[in-house]
Amino acid sequence: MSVRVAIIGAGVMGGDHAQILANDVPGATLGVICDANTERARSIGAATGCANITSDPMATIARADVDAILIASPDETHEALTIAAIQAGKPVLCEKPLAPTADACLRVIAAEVTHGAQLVQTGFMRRFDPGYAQMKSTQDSGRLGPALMMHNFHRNVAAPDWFTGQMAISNSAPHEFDIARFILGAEYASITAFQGTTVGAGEAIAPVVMVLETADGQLVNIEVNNNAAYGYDVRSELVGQTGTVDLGRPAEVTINAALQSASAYAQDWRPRFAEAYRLQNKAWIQGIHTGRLHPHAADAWDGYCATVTAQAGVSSLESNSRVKIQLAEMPQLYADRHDNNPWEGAAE
Ligand code: ISE
Repeated sequence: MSVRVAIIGAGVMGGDHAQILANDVPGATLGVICDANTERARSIGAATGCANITSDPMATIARADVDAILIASPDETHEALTIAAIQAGKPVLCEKPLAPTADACLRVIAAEVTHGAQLVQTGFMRRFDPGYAQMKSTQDSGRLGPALMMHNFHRNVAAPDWFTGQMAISNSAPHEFDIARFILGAEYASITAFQGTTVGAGEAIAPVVMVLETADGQLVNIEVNNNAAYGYDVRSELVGQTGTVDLGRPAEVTINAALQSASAYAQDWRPRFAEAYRLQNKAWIQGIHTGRLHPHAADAWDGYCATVTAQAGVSSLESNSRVKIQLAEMPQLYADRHDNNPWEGAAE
């Protein structure tokens, strides 16, 4: 039986998710595309063979011919739509962030706890990137000894002129907050954020650097440069007591010509993480078929942790001080999945 998915939000990410679901995910059917802009939804529908186009998200969630909801609408709509899907008993894949504030994430969690079973996956696709997955398995193998540090770089070509240093922390860095926490298997204790005063090539915002400490005493540093100009570039190195592991670049070629050796950078995150999105969406559908979230998937609790970290990071930047990261008590619903090392033994 195929899972009939409705996509809410037909922007850039909704369009990519529609292509993936229509072409690359066995066991799923793209049933409905919903967007306030029906023209935009219709053009994605035409490209993916989906004829049901609507602009009413709540009616979409309630439809009897829809089994699962993929939310790719603006961030501030995530909370209400995710809660509506939970109340309808339908699995949700919600693009990051789960919600823009920690309190809003906790309301989503409260709805899931009331429902009594996990329905929510948060779209932290990097967990499915083959490079990061290998970093994780190398770390888990014990080959590098206990992890000491993780260095991270996140560079975009150019940020829109409304982007701010705060957004580098709340919009870009949550990917690093989540993946470092996932790979280290540790919770954060504090964050300190700095912003340079020399602006990048786009002249919009200066780079931001964050240093996080985990409860186990590890250090995680993150550079976010949203105006790096040369390409979309994500780098990471995990440092253990007896070795390190570097995130490689995805499969690519090097062209040697005219006395030069060159390889290309992606323009943005979508080509760089295309495989991660594909594997994430497959895992989501697989989880619906098996009745359990995929072991690698970020759940609502992980979405909450990333938002708490982002909020603390923004407050560190604003107060020019180190800010403690404090999580609410984890509801029992999530405890099993988080205590039992959920990624162990997981299929790729
Ligand atoms: C954007 O919102 C994303 O989610 C991308 O994955 C990230 O690379 C970019 O920096 C963010 O602004």
